[in-house]
Amino acid sequence: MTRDSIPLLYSFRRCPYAIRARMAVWSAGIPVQLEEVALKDKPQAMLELSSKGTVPVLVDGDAVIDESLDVMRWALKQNDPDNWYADLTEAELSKSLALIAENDSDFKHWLDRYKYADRHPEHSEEYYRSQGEVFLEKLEAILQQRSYLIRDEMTFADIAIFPFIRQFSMVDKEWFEQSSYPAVNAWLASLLDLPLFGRVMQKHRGH
Ligand SMILES: N[C@@H](CCC(=O)N[C@@H](CS)C(=O)NCC(=O)O)C(=O)O
Repeated sequence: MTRDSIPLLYSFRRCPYAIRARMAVWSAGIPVQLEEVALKDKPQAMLELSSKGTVPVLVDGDAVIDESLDVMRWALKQNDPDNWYADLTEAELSKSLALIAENDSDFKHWLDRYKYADRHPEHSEEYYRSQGEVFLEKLEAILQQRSYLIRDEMTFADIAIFPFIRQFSMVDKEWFEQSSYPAVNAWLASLLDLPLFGRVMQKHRGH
């Protein structure tokens, strides 16, 4: 497909879904025009392209991609310089997708309640945290065995999941750092240290 113009990426800086998408797009080195969206006042043009009203949304010619994992795949299929995706075996890929699915469903559910426990007074903050810990325990067990979730090197699943663990860690940093998840802490620190992460979090865009 020929490209008439630079793809457009609707994004929100702190959104974990948008972060995972930007990580993949930036890693692939694909230039995009980045549009930072105010979630309370989404651009009409974006809503017309995707009625879901969520970010990220990537527009490439006639194609509209409005799921973050699909944006990652779109980018990494074009260029995958760090082998995050292209050479995963089928078993590695299905393991990745299962972990990401658990992250995006159960863990995200409890993360939102832990972050905003005051808006969910039926349970305490500690209760929501302990529900989220089910996933942390699983990650800890994996990361006690190897440096990253699927291999000893970083892959797709690490990039897709860490922005959510980052949010969880930020609710109560002190608790997280002294928790019984040292391997998760080390893993998260190594991802947060990536220059690429710094770049996708810049207030003003630059590859
Ligand atoms: N399944 C979607 C979820 C994206 C999503 O929920 N993004 C949030 C921001 S982090 C959003 O746009 N929410 C709509 C809103 O807050 O109005 C994806 O993976 O792209």
